[in-house]
Amino acid sequence: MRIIDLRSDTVTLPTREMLLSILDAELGDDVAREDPTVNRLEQLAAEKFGMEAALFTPSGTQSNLIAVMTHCHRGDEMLVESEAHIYYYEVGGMSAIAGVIPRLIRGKYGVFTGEDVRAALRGNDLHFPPSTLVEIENTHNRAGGTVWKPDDVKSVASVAHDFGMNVHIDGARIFNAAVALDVDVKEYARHVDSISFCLSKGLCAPVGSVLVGNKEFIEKARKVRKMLGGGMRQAGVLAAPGIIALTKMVNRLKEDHDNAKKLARGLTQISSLKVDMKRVQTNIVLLDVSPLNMTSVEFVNKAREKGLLATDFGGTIVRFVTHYGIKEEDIDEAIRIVESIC
Ligand code: TLP
Repeated sequence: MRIIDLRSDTVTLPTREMLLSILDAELGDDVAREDPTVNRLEQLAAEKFGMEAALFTPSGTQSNLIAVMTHCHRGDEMLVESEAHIYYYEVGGMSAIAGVIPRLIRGKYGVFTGEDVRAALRGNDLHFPPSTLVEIENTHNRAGGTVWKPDDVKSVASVAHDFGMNVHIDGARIFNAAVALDVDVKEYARHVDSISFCLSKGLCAPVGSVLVGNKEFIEKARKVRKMLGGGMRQAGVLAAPGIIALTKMVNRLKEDHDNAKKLARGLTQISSLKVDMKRVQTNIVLLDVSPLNMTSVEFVNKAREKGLLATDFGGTIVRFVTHYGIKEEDIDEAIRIVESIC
Protein backbone atom coordinates (compact mmCIF):
# COMPACT_ATOMS: atom_id res chain seq x y z
CA MET A 1 0.00 0.00 0.00
CA ARG A 2 1.37 3.43 -0.95
CA ILE A 3 1.45 5.72 2.04
CA ILE A 4 0.54 9.38 1.62
CA ASP A 5 2.30 11.13 4.46
CA LEU A 6 0.70 14.49 5.23
CA ARG A 7 1.69 14.53 8.92
CA SER A 8 4.17 17.37 8.49
CA ASP A 9 6.65 19.00 6.14
CA THR A 10 9.26 17.82 8.66
CA VAL A 11 9.07 14.38 7.00
CA THR A 12 10.61 15.67 3.75
CA LEU A 13 13.76 13.85 2.71
CA PRO A 14 16.83 15.63 1.31
CA THR A 15 17.05 15.85 -2.47
CA ARG A 16 19.74 13.93 -4.35
CA GLU A 17 21.56 17.21 -5.00
CA MET A 18 21.60 17.84 -1.24
CA LEU A 19 23.03 14.40 -0.54
CA LEU A 20 25.70 14.84 -3.20
CA SER A 21 26.60 18.27 -1.83
CA ILE A 22 27.64 16.60 1.42
CA LEU A 23 30.40 14.67 -0.38
CA ASP A 24 32.04 17.81 -1.66
CA ALA A 25 31.45 20.03 1.34
CA GLU A 26 34.57 21.75 2.69
CA LEU A 27 34.67 21.02 6.40
CA GLY A 28 36.30 22.29 9.58
CA ASP A 29 35.58 22.71 13.27
CA ASP A 30 32.60 25.03 13.44
CA VAL A 31 32.99 25.66 17.18
CA ALA A 32 36.28 27.32 16.18
CA ARG A 33 34.37 28.98 13.28
CA GLU A 34 36.53 27.01 10.87
CA ASP A 35 33.87 25.26 8.84
CA PRO A 36 33.77 27.14 5.52
CA THR A 37 30.43 25.59 4.53
CA VAL A 38 28.70 26.65 7.75
CA ASN A 39 30.23 30.11 7.39
CA ARG A 40 28.88 30.30 3.83
CA LEU A 41 25.38 29.24 4.93
CA GLU A 42 25.37 31.81 7.73
CA GLN A 43 26.53 34.57 5.41
CA LEU A 44 23.94 33.62 2.82
CA ALA A 45 21.15 33.59 5.44
CA ALA A 46 22.18 36.99 6.80
CA GLU A 47 22.19 38.43 3.28
CA LYS A 48 18.79 36.92 2.41
CA PHE A 49 17.22 38.55 5.45
CA GLY A 50 19.19 41.79 5.20
CA MET A 51 20.46 41.15 8.74
CA GLU A 52 24.07 41.57 9.91
CA ALA A 53 24.74 38.02 11.05
CA ALA A 54 23.39 34.49 11.36
CA LEU A 55 23.90 31.35 13.43
CA PHE A 56 23.34 27.77 12.28
CA THR A 57 21.51 25.72 14.92
CA PRO A 58 20.46 22.06 15.16
CA SER A 59 16.69 22.73 15.32
CA GLY A 60 13.92 25.30 15.35
CA THR A 61 13.27 24.55 19.00
CA GLN A 62 16.87 25.29 19.96
CA SER A 63 16.95 28.37 17.74
CA ASN A 64 13.88 29.82 19.51
CA LEU A 65 15.30 28.97 22.93
CA ILE A 66 18.62 30.61 22.08
CA ALA A 67 16.73 33.72 20.95
CA VAL A 68 14.76 33.87 24.22
CA MET A 69 17.89 33.34 26.33
CA THR A 70 19.79 35.98 24.38
CA HIS A 71 17.03 38.60 24.50
CA CYS A 72 15.81 38.02 28.08
CA HIS A 73 17.03 37.60 31.63
CA ARG A 74 15.60 34.96 33.96
CA GLY A 75 12.37 36.22 35.49
CA ASP A 76 11.48 38.36 32.48
CA GLU A 77 8.11 38.13 30.82
CA MET A 78 7.58 37.44 27.13
CA LEU A 79 4.41 38.22 25.16
CA VAL A 80 3.39 35.32 22.98
CA GLU A 81 0.31 34.18 21.06
CA SER A 82 -1.79 31.73 23.08
CA GLU A 83 -1.25 28.80 20.68
CA ALA A 84 2.30 29.62 19.60
CA HIS A 85 4.64 26.70 18.98
CA ILE A 86 7.16 28.00 21.52
CA TYR A 87 4.45 27.83 24.20
CA TYR A 88 2.56 24.76 23.01
CA TYR A 89 5.17 22.39 21.60
CA GLU A 90 8.61 23.25 22.93
CA VAL A 91 8.37 21.35 26.22
CA GLY A 92 8.18 24.57 28.21
CA GLY A 93 11.85 25.32 27.53
CA MET A 94 11.19 29.07 27.63
CA SER A 95 10.35 28.70 31.32
CA ALA A 96 12.17 25.50 32.33
CA ILE A 97 15.50 26.51 30.81
CA ALA A 98 15.33 30.24 30.03
CA GLY A 99 13.36 31.11 33.19
CA VAL A 100 11.01 33.35 31.19
CA ILE A 101 7.31 33.60 31.97
CA PRO A 102 4.87 33.74 29.06
CA ARG A 103 2.06 36.28 28.92
CA LEU A 104 -0.47 35.10 26.40
CA ILE A 105 -2.15 37.16 23.71
CA ARG A 106 -5.07 35.64 21.85
CA GLY A 107 -4.61 36.37 18.16
CA LYS A 108 -7.09 36.24 15.27
CA TYR A 109 -5.94 33.48 12.97
CA GLY A 110 -2.64 33.56 14.87
CA VAL A 111 -2.10 37.26 14.26
CA PHE A 112 -2.27 40.00 16.91
CA THR A 113 -1.82 43.74 16.74
CA GLY A 114 0.21 46.53 18.29
CA GLU A 115 -2.89 47.43 20.29
CA ASP A 116 -3.03 43.89 21.69
CA VAL A 117 0.57 44.30 22.83
CA ARG A 118 -0.23 47.63 24.46
CA ALA A 119 -3.24 46.09 26.22
CA ALA A 120 -1.17 43.15 27.51
CA LEU A 121 1.44 45.39 29.12
CA ARG A 122 0.78 46.08 32.78
CA GLY A 123 3.25 48.90 33.27
CA ASN A 124 6.05 49.37 35.76
CA ASP A 125 4.96 48.08 39.12
CA LEU A 126 6.87 46.48 41.95
CA HIS A 127 4.76 43.34 41.55
CA PHE A 128 5.27 42.69 37.84
CA PRO A 129 8.11 41.01 35.97
CA PRO A 130 9.87 43.10 33.31
CA SER A 131 8.33 42.51 29.85
CA THR A 132 11.27 42.31 27.49
CA LEU A 133 10.28 40.27 24.44
CA VAL A 134 7.41 39.83 22.00
CA GLU A 135 7.29 36.65 19.93
CA ILE A 136 5.49 36.36 16.59
CA GLU A 137 4.96 33.06 14.76
CA ASN A 138 4.92 33.34 10.97
CA THR A 139 3.40 31.26 9.55
CA HIS A 140 1.32 30.33 12.57
CA ASN A 141 1.25 26.56 12.82
CA ARG A 142 -1.75 25.87 15.07
CA ALA A 143 -3.82 28.58 13.39
CA GLY A 144 -3.41 26.57 10.17
CA GLY A 145 -0.31 28.01 8.52
CA THR A 146 -1.68 31.54 8.59
CA VAL A 147 0.40 34.44 7.38
CA TRP A 148 1.45 37.69 9.03
CA LYS A 149 1.65 40.62 6.60
CA PRO A 150 4.79 42.76 6.95
CA ASP A 151 2.55 45.63 8.13
CA ASP A 152 1.10 43.44 10.92
CA VAL A 153 4.66 42.78 12.08
CA LYS A 154 5.51 46.47 11.79
CA SER A 155 2.54 47.45 13.99
CA VAL A 156 3.51 45.00 16.73
CA ALA A 157 7.21 45.84 16.52
CA SER A 158 6.63 49.56 16.68
CA VAL A 159 4.65 49.29 19.95
CA ALA A 160 7.12 46.74 21.37
CA HIS A 161 10.09 48.95 20.58
CA ASP A 162 8.35 51.99 22.07
CA PHE A 163 8.16 50.04 25.32
CA GLY A 164 11.80 48.93 25.09
CA MET A 165 11.00 45.32 24.17
CA ASN A 166 12.68 43.25 21.48
CA VAL A 167 10.78 41.26 18.86
CA HIS A 168 11.60 37.71 17.77
CA ILE A 169 9.90 35.91 14.89
CA ASP A 170 9.58 32.15 15.02
CA GLY A 171 9.79 31.93 11.26
CA ALA A 172 10.05 28.17 11.04
CA ARG A 173 7.94 28.56 7.88
CA ILE A 174 8.62 32.23 7.09
CA PHE A 175 9.45 31.40 3.47
CA ASN A 176 5.94 29.96 3.12
CA ALA A 177 4.61 33.33 4.29
CA ALA A 178 6.88 35.25 1.92
CA VAL A 179 5.94 33.05 -1.06
CA ALA A 180 2.21 33.26 -0.23
CA LEU A 181 2.31 37.07 -0.21
CA ASP A 182 5.04 37.35 -2.83
CA VAL A 183 7.16 39.53 -0.56
CA ASP A 184 10.84 39.40 0.31
CA VAL A 185 11.70 38.05 3.78
CA LYS A 186 13.64 41.30 4.27
CA GLU A 187 10.23 42.99 4.57
CA TYR A 188 9.76 41.10 7.83
CA ALA A 189 13.35 41.30 9.02
CA ARG A 190 13.59 45.07 8.85
CA HIS A 191 11.03 45.46 11.65
CA VAL A 192 12.33 42.92 14.15
CA ASP A 193 15.38 42.01 16.22
CA SER A 194 15.73 38.33 15.39
CA ILE A 195 14.21 35.61 13.22
CA SER A 196 14.61 31.88 13.43
CA PHE A 197 13.79 29.84 10.32
CA CYS A 198 13.90 26.12 9.54
CA LEU A 199 15.83 24.55 6.69
CA SER A 200 14.38 21.16 7.50
CA LYS A 201 10.68 21.68 6.80
CA GLY A 202 9.32 22.64 3.38
CA LEU A 203 12.84 23.50 2.23
CA CYS A 204 13.77 19.79 2.60
CA ALA A 205 17.20 19.98 4.23
CA PRO A 206 17.73 17.01 6.54
CA VAL A 207 18.61 19.01 9.68
CA GLY A 208 18.91 22.55 10.91
CA SER A 209 17.62 26.02 11.48
CA VAL A 210 19.20 29.45 11.29
CA LEU A 211 18.89 32.39 13.67
CA VAL A 212 19.48 35.85 12.18
CA GLY A 213 19.98 39.19 13.92
CA ASN A 214 22.54 41.93 14.41
CA LYS A 215 26.22 41.14 15.05
CA GLU A 216 26.09 41.75 18.79
CA PHE A 217 22.99 39.58 19.21
CA ILE A 218 24.45 36.72 17.18
CA GLU A 219 27.75 36.89 19.12
CA LYS A 220 25.82 36.43 22.37
CA ALA A 221 23.59 33.79 20.78
CA ARG A 222 26.68 31.81 19.73
CA LYS A 223 27.70 31.53 23.37
CA VAL A 224 24.19 30.47 24.39
CA ARG A 225 24.18 27.83 21.65
CA LYS A 226 27.44 26.47 23.07
CA MET A 227 25.94 26.37 26.55
CA LEU A 228 22.95 24.39 25.27
CA GLY A 229 25.23 21.87 23.59
CA GLY A 230 24.44 23.11 20.11
CA GLY A 231 28.04 23.79 19.09
CA MET A 232 28.59 21.24 16.34
CA ARG A 233 31.97 20.38 14.86
CA GLN A 234 32.14 19.45 11.12
CA ALA A 235 28.62 20.77 10.70
CA GLY A 236 29.28 21.58 7.05
CA VAL A 237 27.79 18.17 6.24
CA LEU A 238 24.48 19.64 7.42
CA ALA A 239 25.05 23.17 6.17
CA ALA A 240 25.74 22.04 2.58
CA PRO A 241 22.17 20.75 2.06
CA GLY A 242 21.02 23.86 3.93
CA ILE A 243 22.62 26.07 1.28
CA ILE A 244 20.70 24.22 -1.42
CA ALA A 245 17.52 24.53 0.66
CA LEU A 246 17.96 28.28 0.82
CA THR A 247 19.00 28.86 -2.77
CA LYS A 248 16.90 26.33 -4.70
CA MET A 249 13.88 25.22 -2.68
CA VAL A 250 12.08 28.42 -1.77
CA ASN A 251 10.13 29.13 -4.94
CA ARG A 252 8.70 25.64 -5.19
CA LEU A 253 6.79 26.14 -1.91
CA LYS A 254 4.02 27.56 -4.09
CA GLU A 255 3.31 24.00 -5.30
CA ASP A 256 2.69 22.97 -1.70
CA HIS A 257 0.32 25.89 -1.23
CA ASP A 258 -1.58 24.97 -4.39
CA ASN A 259 -1.84 21.38 -3.22
CA ALA A 260 -3.11 22.49 0.19
CA LYS A 261 -5.84 24.58 -1.48
CA LYS A 262 -6.77 21.66 -3.70
CA LEU A 263 -6.98 19.36 -0.68
CA ALA A 264 -9.03 21.85 1.33
CA ARG A 265 -11.47 22.40 -1.55
CA GLY A 266 -11.79 18.65 -2.05
CA LEU A 267 -12.51 18.10 1.64
CA THR A 268 -15.18 20.80 1.72
CA GLN A 269 -16.93 19.01 -1.16
CA ILE A 270 -17.49 16.10 1.21
CA SER A 271 -20.79 17.27 2.64
CA SER A 272 -20.29 16.35 6.29
CA LEU A 273 -16.86 17.95 6.67
CA LYS A 274 -15.76 21.40 7.77
CA VAL A 275 -12.64 23.26 6.67
CA ASP A 276 -12.26 26.95 7.47
CA MET A 277 -10.94 28.09 4.09
CA LYS A 278 -9.76 31.41 5.57
CA ARG A 279 -7.07 29.47 7.35
CA VAL A 280 -5.77 27.78 4.22
CA GLN A 281 -3.13 30.32 3.28
CA THR A 282 0.00 28.17 2.89
CA ASN A 283 0.75 24.44 3.18
CA ILE A 284 -1.44 23.46 6.14
CA VAL A 285 -5.05 22.27 6.14
CA LEU A 286 -7.01 21.89 9.39
CA LEU A 287 -10.01 19.59 9.18
CA ASP A 288 -12.73 19.52 11.83
CA VAL A 289 -14.01 15.94 12.04
CA SER A 290 -16.74 16.66 14.62
CA PRO A 291 -19.56 16.05 12.06
CA LEU A 292 -18.35 12.43 11.89
CA ASN A 293 -18.76 11.99 15.63
CA MET A 294 -15.13 11.06 15.82
CA THR A 295 -12.22 12.46 17.76
CA SER A 296 -9.16 13.52 15.81
CA VAL A 297 -7.29 10.50 17.24
CA GLU A 298 -9.95 8.11 15.94
CA PHE A 299 -9.92 9.78 12.54
CA VAL A 300 -6.13 9.72 12.29
CA ASN A 301 -6.08 6.00 13.18
CA LYS A 302 -8.74 5.19 10.58
CA ALA A 303 -6.89 7.17 7.92
CA ARG A 304 -3.63 5.41 8.74
CA GLU A 305 -5.28 2.01 8.12
CA LYS A 306 -6.11 3.30 4.63
CA GLY A 307 -2.63 4.64 3.90
CA LEU A 308 -3.15 8.32 4.71
CA LEU A 309 -1.08 9.85 7.50
CA ALA A 310 -2.22 13.03 9.26
CA THR A 311 -1.62 14.65 12.64
CA ASP A 312 -4.01 14.74 15.56
CA PHE A 313 -4.22 18.43 16.46
CA GLY A 314 -6.32 17.91 19.59
CA GLY A 315 -10.08 17.53 20.10
CA THR A 316 -11.68 17.07 16.71
CA ILE A 317 -9.06 18.86 14.60
CA VAL A 318 -6.83 16.96 12.19
CA ARG A 319 -3.86 18.59 10.48
CA PHE A 320 -2.64 17.83 6.96
CA VAL A 321 0.59 19.39 5.66
CA THR A 322 1.58 19.39 1.99
CA HIS A 323 5.26 19.27 1.06
CA TYR A 324 7.95 18.25 -1.43
CA GLY A 325 7.24 14.78 -2.78
CA ILE A 326 3.46 15.15 -2.51
CA LYS A 327 1.95 15.37 -5.97
CA GLU A 328 -1.49 16.45 -7.17
CA GLU A 329 -2.49 12.83 -7.65
CA ASP A 330 -1.64 12.15 -4.00
CA ILE A 331 -4.06 14.90 -3.07
CA ASP A 332 -6.78 13.26 -5.20
CA GLU A 333 -6.09 9.97 -3.46
CA ALA A 334 -6.07 11.61 -0.01
CA ILE A 335 -9.51 13.12 -0.73
CA ARG A 336 -10.78 9.70 -1.86
CA ILE A 337 -9.52 8.12 1.37
CA VAL A 338 -11.19 10.76 3.53
CA GLU A 339 -14.40 10.31 1.54
CA SER A 340 -14.27 6.57 2.19
CA ILE A 341 -13.90 7.17 5.94
CA CYS A 342 -16.95 9.44 5.86
N1 TLP B 1 6.76 21.95 14.22
C1 TLP B 1 6.48 20.54 14.08
C2 TLP B 1 6.01 19.93 15.40
O1 TLP B 1 6.85 20.31 16.42
C3 TLP B 1 4.61 20.31 15.78
C4 TLP B 1 5.44 20.36 12.99
O2 TLP B 1 5.26 19.21 12.58
O3 TLP B 1 4.82 21.34 12.56
N2 TLP B 1 8.34 26.59 15.22
C5 TLP B 1 7.30 26.14 14.51
C6 TLP B 1 6.26 27.11 14.07
C7 TLP B 1 7.20 24.79 14.17
O4 TLP B 1 6.15 24.38 13.47
C8 TLP B 1 8.20 23.90 14.60
C9 TLP B 1 8.10 22.41 14.32
C10 TLP B 1 9.28 24.41 15.34
C11 TLP B 1 9.32 25.77 15.63
C12 TLP B 1 10.38 23.53 15.88
O5 TLP B 1 11.22 23.09 14.89
P1 TLP B 1 12.14 21.78 15.15
O6 TLP B 1 11.24 20.61 14.93
O7 TLP B 1 13.22 21.92 14.14
O8 TLP B 1 12.64 21.86 16.55
